[in-house]
Amino acid sequence: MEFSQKYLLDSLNQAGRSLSRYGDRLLDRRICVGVTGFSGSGKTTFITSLLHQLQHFRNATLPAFSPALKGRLIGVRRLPLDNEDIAAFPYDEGIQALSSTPPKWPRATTGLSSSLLEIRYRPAKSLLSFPGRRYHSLFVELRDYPGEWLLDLPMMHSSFRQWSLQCAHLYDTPLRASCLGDLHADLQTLDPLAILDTNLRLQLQKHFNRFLLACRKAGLTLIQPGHYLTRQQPTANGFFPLLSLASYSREQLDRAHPDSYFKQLSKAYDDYVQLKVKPFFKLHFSQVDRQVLMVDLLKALNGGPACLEDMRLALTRVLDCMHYGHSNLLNRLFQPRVDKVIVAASKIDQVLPDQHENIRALLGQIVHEAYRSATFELVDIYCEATASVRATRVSKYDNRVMLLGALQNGHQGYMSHPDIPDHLPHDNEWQAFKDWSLPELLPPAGLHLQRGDSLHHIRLDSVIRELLGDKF
Ligand SMILES: Nc1nc2c(ncn2[C@@H]2O[C@H](COP(=O)(O)OP(=O)(O)OP(=O)(O)O)[C@@H](O)[C@H]2O)c(=O)[nH]1
Ligand SMILES: [Mg+2]
Repeated sequence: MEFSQKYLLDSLNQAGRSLSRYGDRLLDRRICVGVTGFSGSGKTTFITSLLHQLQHFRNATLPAFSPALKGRLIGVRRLPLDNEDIAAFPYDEGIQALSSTPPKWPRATTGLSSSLLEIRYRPAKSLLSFPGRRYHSLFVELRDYPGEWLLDLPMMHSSFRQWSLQCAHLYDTPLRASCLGDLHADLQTLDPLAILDTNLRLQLQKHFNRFLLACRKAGLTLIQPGHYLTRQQPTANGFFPLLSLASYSREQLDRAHPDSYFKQLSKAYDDYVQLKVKPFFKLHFSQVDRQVLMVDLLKALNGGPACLEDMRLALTRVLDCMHYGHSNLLNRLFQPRVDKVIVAASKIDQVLPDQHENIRALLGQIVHEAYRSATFELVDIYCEATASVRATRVSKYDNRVMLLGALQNGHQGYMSHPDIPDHLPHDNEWQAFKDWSLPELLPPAGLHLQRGDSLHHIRLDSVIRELLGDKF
């Protein structure tokens, strides 16, 4: 086929797919769910489990999701993606990992991906139902991405100078200062107006990337730039903050030599925002109607007051730059907006069931504060405490109620934990968390998910209800 003919056909196909996508959106039959959260918060496991629960709804435990409970679901199937810019979500790979011996968790995410589901259901009797139509379809797209990238979003709204000033403030906290080591003084004494030395820049860049990894190891959340965590080698034209900028006026910096540290690093920062952050925001967030925000609250609590505080700050910064507002028919088509956010504390199978409600209350308090400082229009928010895959069960040891789960060495282990407060812990309450170890568990063994075995979860059905319930 002639190149121009093939190009025309491809373009027509693409346009057709876009039109049908927009048509479905206009008819309220299509919804795009962005699954958001910091690195390792449980996004990929959540999507894998949710896709499995819905496709195998007959075996799944979904009492809070009324279309499943009332027998209105007819069938659920995955469809090929109709968006060529985004890779397919590795669902089969995740299911294979969870069903393997020994079982494994889905792999950490390295790029954007998406999955499309068609849910066929019997319409509730209403005047709007088309006569003669036996079923309706709801198309649900779920989007995933590497969590590290989320914290790059606030960088879109800051210049290099503003970002460096924020970093100078942030790096003064003891935990970050200990991760920085000598680099703290090096970045404080580096003259921003001096002509850039390429070797020194590369050396500082290497130290800076090591610092970012050390922050992650220390359990901190607010780590920028996030793409640097997923990249192996520091590049010669990367950037790092200059920590002495508060001593220079804006005019002094504007007049700096084009080859100065300030001007060269500013350029690298602007390039990063243009080439990495904005395209990610556009691809992942621009078409999202609803958002699930996964929060690993237990990990932050386990890390201590500095880690919890850092997570709260990160959450506020990210929520600040999301575009929320009510989605009406017209702006859904032309400028889709998030009209509902479900904030889910993840992995709560790591604590006893009588603590779950407290986790939910604590999450509510954190989210409430983050939203108070974030600028947002009316948006529905719902908090839930969840586990996408329940990896523990309640058992008795020495007459004590404990949790039993498979540790990384494959052996079953009993676990206990301090009481989880339903509020941000006070200074004296932190004492109880000092000796708490939170081991990484293996997923439950012996599952044949390809055959439709049920995958135990905690309150994923409530999340599904909040996410999709009003569309049926
Ligand atoms: N116990 C338990 N652990 C979980 C659960 N979900 C996730 N995990 C653990 O958390 C780790 C990270 O989960 P992912 O789903 O990969 O997290 P993510 O947010 O997609 O991470 P990135 O892709 O790196 O941003 C897993 O490897 C598991 O160790 C859960 O429901 N229960
Ligand atoms: Mg992931």
